[in-house]
Amino acid sequence: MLTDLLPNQNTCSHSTAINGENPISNEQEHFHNELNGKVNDIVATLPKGKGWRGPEIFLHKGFWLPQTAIKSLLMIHEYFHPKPTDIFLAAFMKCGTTWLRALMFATANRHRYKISDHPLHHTGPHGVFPSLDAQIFLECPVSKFDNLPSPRLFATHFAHNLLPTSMTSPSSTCKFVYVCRDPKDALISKWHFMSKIRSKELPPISFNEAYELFCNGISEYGPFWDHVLGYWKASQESPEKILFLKYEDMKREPSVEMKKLAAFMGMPFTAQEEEAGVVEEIVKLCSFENLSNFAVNKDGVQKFRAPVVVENRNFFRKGNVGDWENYLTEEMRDRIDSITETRLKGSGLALGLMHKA
Ligand code: PAP
Repeated sequence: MLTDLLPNQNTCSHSTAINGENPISNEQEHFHNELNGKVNDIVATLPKGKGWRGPEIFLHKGFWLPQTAIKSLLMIHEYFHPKPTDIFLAAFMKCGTTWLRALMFATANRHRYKISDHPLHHTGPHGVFPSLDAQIFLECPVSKFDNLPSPRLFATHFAHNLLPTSMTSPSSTCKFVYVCRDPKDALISKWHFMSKIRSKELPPISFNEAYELFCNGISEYGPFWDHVLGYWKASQESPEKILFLKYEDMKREPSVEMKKLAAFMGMPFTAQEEEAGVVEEIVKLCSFENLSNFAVNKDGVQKFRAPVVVENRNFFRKGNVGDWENYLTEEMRDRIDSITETRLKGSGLALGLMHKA
């Protein structure tokens, strides 16, 4: 097994001064001081909103971001060099990144690893598939991610129009897989997740408050609808560059969506593979029930931008479609659905309006 190629082993999991575990070098200190100065200057000019994890988020070029995410974005713009074969997994928070990470990694590496002894068992979806937003920040000064196997796979929560054109321009050959979800389920999932990782120094955010903030678009990486529309429009303009998936379709027909995904990634399943049940094997390996029971996903942690350390178990809650029914009144549901309908009108995209069918 080529574990030497896994991100955890080469670029992505060592401790750094950022997370407070290693002494910081002068070079690193200088690098971060300079960047922090730039970020402070940017943030000083931006409108502020209430953060779900930390105290504040800032409206930067139309999207609400914590200060540390603005720093990551700056680093991506200045230091990240996409390769033509890179594939990015993009999503608003809590729309299915963990699941897609596992599916995409297992698909891309299906000739390398046996299902019975797969790196996902030991390393988990986050260990095998780095978050560009977090890793660019953790690697000091900045990793070139040169040791990652091709195609390099990176996840991002940043909106399409915030990313550098070297990644998003239709003339660049790197690809995006975007996964979206009924905003009502994204809201419920995000409120649970953010409540768990919310700074203990801050009072909790009640569900009603989170609901109001979400409807008003004030939510890390959001507004939700602008995030989705940015990738949707880009996928309509360049379908060969952006594959637009829905969590609900993945749940309903995982094998159908998987075949689309593999073909888009340039690694279609062969007739022999389909006959041998490879698609179903990957779907099973990456199922909620399977992944959430791996020890690494029960006991492991992810280090994001300091001071954020997230227990892997928090990436697995219920994994269902329609859990919003347990939280939203009819009135609340109708308000979100009506925002969705209004915002997506004329785009050709429909999301989360199933109860009206
Ligand atoms: P992130 O934004 O922090 O990366 P992300 O993985 O996108 O989170 O979303 C988490 C949601 O996906 C959770 O949904 P829930 O709160 O409604 O339950 C999580 O349970 C769900 N999830 C994680 N893994 C899987 C999987 N293998 N299959 C289906 N859903 C999954």
